[in-house]
Amino acid sequence: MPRSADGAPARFSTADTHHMRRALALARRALGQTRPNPMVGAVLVRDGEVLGEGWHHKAGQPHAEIEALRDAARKGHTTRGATAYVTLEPCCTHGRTPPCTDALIAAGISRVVVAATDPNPAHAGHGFDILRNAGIQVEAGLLASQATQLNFGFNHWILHRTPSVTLKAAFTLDGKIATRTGESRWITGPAARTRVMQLRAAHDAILVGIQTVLADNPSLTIRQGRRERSPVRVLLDTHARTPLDSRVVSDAFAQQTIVVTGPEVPSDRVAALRERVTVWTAPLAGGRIDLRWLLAELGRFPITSLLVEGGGEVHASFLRDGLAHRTAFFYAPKVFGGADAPRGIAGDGFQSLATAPVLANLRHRRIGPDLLVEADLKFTSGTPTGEPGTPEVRSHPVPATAAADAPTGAAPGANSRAGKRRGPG
Ligand code: AOF
Ligand code: ZN
Repeated sequence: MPRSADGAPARFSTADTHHMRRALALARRALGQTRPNPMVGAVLVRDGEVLGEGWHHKAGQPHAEIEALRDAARKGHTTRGATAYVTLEPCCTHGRTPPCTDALIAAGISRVVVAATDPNPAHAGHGFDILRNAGIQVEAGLLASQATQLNFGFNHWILHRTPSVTLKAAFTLDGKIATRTGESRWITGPAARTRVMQLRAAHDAILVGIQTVLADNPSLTIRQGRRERSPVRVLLDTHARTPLDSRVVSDAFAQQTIVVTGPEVPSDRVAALRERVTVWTAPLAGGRIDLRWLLAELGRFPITSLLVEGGGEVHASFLRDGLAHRTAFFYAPKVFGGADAPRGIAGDGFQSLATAPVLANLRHRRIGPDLLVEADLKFTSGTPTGEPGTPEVRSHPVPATAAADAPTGAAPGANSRAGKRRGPG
C-alpha cells in the first residue's frame, strides 16, 4: 500500500491516480531536455476541475509547480484550497530558482500529492516537512516507481555526480554482434531499433568506441518520424583515429560530439578534429582511456545518464571496472557461430564465477521477433565503484554518498571549456 510522507498508510482515489498519470505524462514532455535537473510534472485540481498544468522544461527555467500555478493564473483561476499533484517532492531550497514549497504555500494549496521523494540530499523529505508545518496535507508514493524510473539518471547523478551507465547491445542468441566477415546490419528487427531510439532519447549522452565508428560509421542520433535530434555523443578514441568524414564528426550535430583521446596523439589530428567537435585529452589506465576520469568529467558537464552502445571491448571495460549500472540487451533469434565472429562483450573476461557480475531485477519482453532483457548490474566482488568485496546492487535509487547542492547546467556543445583546458598532448 502507498504510504504518506511520514509512513502512515495513504489512500489514493482513482481520481488521484488519474491526475498523477497526467502529471507524469506532462513530465515526459521534457524527455532528454532537463539535465542535470529531473523531469517533473504538476497538475492543480479543485473539486474535480483541472485549474492548471505544467512541467519543468529546462534547468534554469521554472519548476513544474510554478508552471502549473502560472497556467492556472493565466486561465483566471484562483488556487486556494486546491490539490497539487506533483511527480517529485517539491523543492525547498534556492537553486537556480526559488523554492516551490514557498510558492505552493503562498498559493493556498491545501493538499499535495507526490509520486517520488527527491533524492537530492538538500530536499529528501525536507520539502514534505515544510509543507506539513504550513498545515498542508501531504501524501507521497502514488505511482512512485514510474516517477523514480523516469529520473534514473538524475537520481544517480545527484548523489554521485557521475552519470548512470546503461550498456546496450544487440546480440544473436549465441552472443555475437557480427558475422565472421563483419556483417552486422541488421541483427535485430525494426521494432527493436525503434526501442533503441527511445533508449537514446532517455539518456543524456551516448558513448561508443572507435572500433564501432570505424566498422559501422553510426550516426547515433534519435530519429522519430521525420524529426532527428542528437544527444551528446562521446567517442573513445585513444589514438585519435576518428576519420574526419565519419558521421559523428561531420553531420549537423557535430557540435554535440566529444572525442576523447589519450594524452599522446598527433597534434595535427587533434587540431583537425577540434575544428568540428570538442576534444578531451584523457589520462590512460592500463593503456586505455581512464573511464573513471571520463565519468567524473561527464558528470561535471553535466551528463546524468550515459548509454554505452559498444562495441565489445568498450562494454568489457565498463563491466570489468564495475562502472555500469544497467543493461539493455537485445537478442535476435539468430545464431552466427564462429570462434572469431565479434562478441558483444569481449575483453579478457572475468576470471572466476565469484568475480563475474550478476544481473538483478531482470525485466524481459518480446519486441517484434526479438527479445529485450533489461537488468540492474550486481557485482559480487572485484572492482565496482562501491567498496571492493562488498555485495552491491546498483539499482535506482542508489544509496546516498555525496554532496548536497546542485551545480549549474551547461548547454550541450558549450563545453569548449574542457577542450581548451586539456590541450592536445
Ligand atoms: C521541483 N520541481 O520541477 C524540479 C525540481 O536549480 P533549480 O532551482 O532548478 O533546482 C534544481 C533542484 O530542484 C534539482 O536538483 C531537484 O532536486 C529539484 N528539481 N524540483 O520541485 C521541479 N525540476
Ligand atoms: Zn521546485
